[in-house]
Amino acid sequence: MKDKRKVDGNSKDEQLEQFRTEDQGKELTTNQGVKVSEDEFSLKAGERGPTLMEDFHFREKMTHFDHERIPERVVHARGFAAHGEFELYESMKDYTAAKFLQKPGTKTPVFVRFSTVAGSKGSGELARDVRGFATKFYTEEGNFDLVGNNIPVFFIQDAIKFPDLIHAVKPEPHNEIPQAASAHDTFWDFVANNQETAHMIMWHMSDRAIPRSFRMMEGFGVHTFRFVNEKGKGHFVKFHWKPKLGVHSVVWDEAQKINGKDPDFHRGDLYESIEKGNYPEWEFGVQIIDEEDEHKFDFDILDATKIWPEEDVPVRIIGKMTLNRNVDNVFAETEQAAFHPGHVVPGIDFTNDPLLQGRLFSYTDTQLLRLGGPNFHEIPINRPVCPFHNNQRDGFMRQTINKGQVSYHKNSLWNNTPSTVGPKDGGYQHYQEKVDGRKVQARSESFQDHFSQAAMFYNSMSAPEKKHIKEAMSFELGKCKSKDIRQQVVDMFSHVNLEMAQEVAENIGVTPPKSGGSEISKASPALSQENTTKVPDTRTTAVLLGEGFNGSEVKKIVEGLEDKGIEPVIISDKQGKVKAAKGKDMEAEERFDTADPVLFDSVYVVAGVQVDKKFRQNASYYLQEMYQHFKPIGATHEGEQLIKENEMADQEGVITEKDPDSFVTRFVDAVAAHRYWGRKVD
Ligand code: HDD
Repeated sequence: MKDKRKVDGNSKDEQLEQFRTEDQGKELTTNQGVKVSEDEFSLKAGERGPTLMEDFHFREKMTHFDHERIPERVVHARGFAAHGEFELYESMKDYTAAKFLQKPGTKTPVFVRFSTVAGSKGSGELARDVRGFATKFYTEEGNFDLVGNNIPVFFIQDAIKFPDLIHAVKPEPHNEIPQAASAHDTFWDFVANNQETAHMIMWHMSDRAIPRSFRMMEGFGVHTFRFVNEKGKGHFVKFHWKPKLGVHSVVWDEAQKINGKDPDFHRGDLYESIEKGNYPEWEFGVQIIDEEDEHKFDFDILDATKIWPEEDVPVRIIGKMTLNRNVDNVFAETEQAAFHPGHVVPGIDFTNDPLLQGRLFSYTDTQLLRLGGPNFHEIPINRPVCPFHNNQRDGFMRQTINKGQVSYHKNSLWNNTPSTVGPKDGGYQHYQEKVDGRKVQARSESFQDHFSQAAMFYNSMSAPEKKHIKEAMSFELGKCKSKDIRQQVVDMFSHVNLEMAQEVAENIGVTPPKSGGSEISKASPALSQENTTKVPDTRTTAVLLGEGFNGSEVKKIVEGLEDKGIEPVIISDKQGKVKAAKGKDMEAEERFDTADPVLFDSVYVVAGVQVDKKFRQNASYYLQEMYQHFKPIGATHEGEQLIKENEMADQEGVITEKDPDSFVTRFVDAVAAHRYWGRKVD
């Protein structure tokens, strides 16, 4: 058998290959391998008689079907995953003994699952919510799971409060409303009564909670972990994923509409990108703090409601992750994947962050229920790529056939094997941190400042981002029936920013707080999406094309956009051929009603000399929606007339051009810019 420790090609892929099966072209059998002759009619006593129990194929087929569902994840139920690889740029040898972080160029297979938190498995993907960003590294020393989010802080500081937080955000128990939404009384009641949520709420109300794509989100390990090097020296570390495409979001009105038009928008986007070979990439960064500096900050570095501002502790980019393969089967791989922040490898250890400590219990516990027993590590997606041997035995669905007499330690029959291994030979050794304290149920004084970083976050936002936060809060609180809760929340957030709290209060019909405000003037420019990478790659354009268009020029433009990485989709009133006035006809992939403006990043309207009133109405709807959502708009030929009719000609991000080449140049820049916030909208 091949040594699975070798990471050539992709060792996880090779391992999974043993479990894949092809059914196409095969004969139908029962699970016992018996060929089946009839799969349409159950066995009956006479053509019109009762079904007979002895029809074993019927019984097996039905029983399997009846048992096809497993409990959904209690949080992060709605998710989507892909395979890929991680490549190291820079050795972390000085900081960690982790083998996959030693030699530049080392490649490690990964499996990444993105998710929303609150909604059920079938909920819309554009909920205003945190996104899970869980990565399983299949290293040669075992699995390392980085079970993070797209927001670098968390709602609570101690894991004991997690069930309360989740009970509050999930649909309310008496009527199971609302689905996949935090805009309801119990969530905001929890917020007002648990003020450690303040910082996370600022992120949750920001554009980060409505990402444009999984491919355009940052990821964070959130907790402070520990790197431990070969000599046993420790450093505090935080982990970051930085998307090559930048961090981008949609607007709230758009998000809500996408949920209706295409509730699979995010998974579709990831799936299609990978299928097309546009492999999403993230760079991997670490922030490192020396142990000696643990107490040098004006916050506690073990508090998961705090970030380490990048300007103070730079993010060192040490590698890159590429997602390059979709799963073969969503249930077998994505649904059965079991992530766990306690899955670490030698050289990576925990800290005393009380949120992290509690997570270490919860994740195994939940898999026992969800995946039905203690053998979930044997499910192909969860197996490490290195061998594993121990004395754990039996249990539901055990697959490994452990040979021999011995299943205990210590023993003499097998010379004490499987044997323990010292740290020099790769045995995991827990970091020998000195701990001294009384057993208390309390929280450190150093965890008590809940508002400074919340204020810093708000200070770091651009004007449009601040506006979105106020709108989001007004929306969410506006959905709370209890006026008392609305009041409590604005009073609480007056400690973050008085003007913000007052404006929200005005919107939601409660008394604007008179005092409050924050003395914090610090800002962290890295937090604003205004400062992110802006490129046109993989952005979509709805091309509105009607009969009688200029075939040669439009073809040139469409190809010009494709050359720059943009993905144009031709839309017309009918699918199929659209006749050109001169040059070649083109094919419409979508009709106005099968597509929708909210599903595209930009619009390019061409129209044509023969378009009718209905076409103009549809095109105007597309233009208006795009305009209201601040998206780039382009027009050439007869399309320019539609821009005039819609009174958009002088607005920013609206490109009209006679010359095809300069149209392409200007429109590509506009698409890269993502949104035009300066537009006047109603
Ligand atoms: Fe959690 C799932 C991320 C706190 C308990 N969590 C889960 C997933 C992600 C996170 C991404 C989905 C994994 C997947 O795709 O299968 N969770 C976080 C982050 C946290 C966090 C970044 C704070 C920093 N979680 C947290 C706490 C607890 C849990 C404090 C409980 C004490 N989380 C769970 C869970 C889940 C889970 C109940 C549900 C399904 C699962 O574990 O496998 O155990």
